[in-house]
Amino acid sequence: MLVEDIARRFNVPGRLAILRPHGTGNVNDTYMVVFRTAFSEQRFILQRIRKAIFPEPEIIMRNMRVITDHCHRKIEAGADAADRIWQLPKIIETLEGADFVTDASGDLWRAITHIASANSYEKVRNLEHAREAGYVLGHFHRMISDLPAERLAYALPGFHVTPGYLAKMDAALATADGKARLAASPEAQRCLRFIEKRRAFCHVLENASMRGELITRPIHGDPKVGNVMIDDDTGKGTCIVDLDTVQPGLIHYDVGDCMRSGCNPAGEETAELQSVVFDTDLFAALHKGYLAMAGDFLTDADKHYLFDAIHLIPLELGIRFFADYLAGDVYFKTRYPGHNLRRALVQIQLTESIEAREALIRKVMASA
Ligand code: GN1
Ligand code: MG
Repeated sequence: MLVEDIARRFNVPGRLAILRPHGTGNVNDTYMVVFRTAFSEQRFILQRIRKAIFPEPEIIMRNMRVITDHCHRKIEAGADAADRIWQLPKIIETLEGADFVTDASGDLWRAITHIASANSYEKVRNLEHAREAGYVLGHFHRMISDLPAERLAYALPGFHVTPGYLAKMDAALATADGKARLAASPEAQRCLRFIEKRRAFCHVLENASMRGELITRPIHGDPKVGNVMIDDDTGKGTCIVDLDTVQPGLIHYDVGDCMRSGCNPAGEETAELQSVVFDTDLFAALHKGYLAMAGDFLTDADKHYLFDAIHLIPLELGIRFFADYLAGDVYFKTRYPGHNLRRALVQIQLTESIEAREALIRKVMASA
């Protein structure tokens, strides 16, 4: 089925005028679509969810329905008292009233509203941007803090369970192709040595969760700075997008992910490894923004594990990219050979920078 034909299955007035690839997702395919009538137009986002990544893509849409209905109610209820107009994309139904279309290959397609007059940026631009990224994530956590985790199903089993990614890396290393890729690259060997030294640390959050110190709650799953929409006019955050990974988890995964992306001004796609640092000024701004919204529902144990989360999530993403490199780039989309290895090296450099700044990061957290 042509993408255009899929776009026409959704309940949007007018005729299809424009359909073009949109954004920089590493996993799904995203298109911007414009439908026009004689007097107006409607823009929306069309996305293909890859069955290769999400074993049961329907679960994503059930979760998305639960989360968006819940948040839209909250946003409406708090609108008069809010310091800005908060938004969240809404599911656009098909002409038959369903939440998605399934194509012949089993991939799922969904349409969501476009958040207009706002943009997202892959790299953090300044202190205000970092603060807003934290504020938007905190607001999202606040909105979903009273939603029972049982209302959401696991769309991606094992997502952010770091020891599981170590197991994937080990499995890739046990194959002939994985061994050959490792042997061929000194950089890959350096990656592996770095990860090996931190193998025990990879269990820190899962152990705390198993001991009952950390609670499983609804989380976003992918709150990188590139998923935070910033109002073109005011520079304030308006919403968080990309709700595919919303499911039960530890909020630490989210905080760590927001920090690893929002405090690295070089961005995760940079080719200049030496420019990758965890900037503690950006961190202070992001942390402040997050706590302004989320501070009052974090427990002492939550706070106790925040540094570990900031340290772990970039390492975990490094392991994920590295394991995918060894496995032959089957998960993350790549644009050139060695792309996933390059991405892994960036996250490893970032992890090293966090380790070097541990005392300073802890000091900022203690004084907040
Ligand atoms: C993937 O596709 P995208 O860019 O939204 C990945 C995230 C990673 C991110 C790194 C489902 O997100 O976990 O943090 O790449 N999403 C999934 O850029 O694996
Ligand atoms: Mg995503």
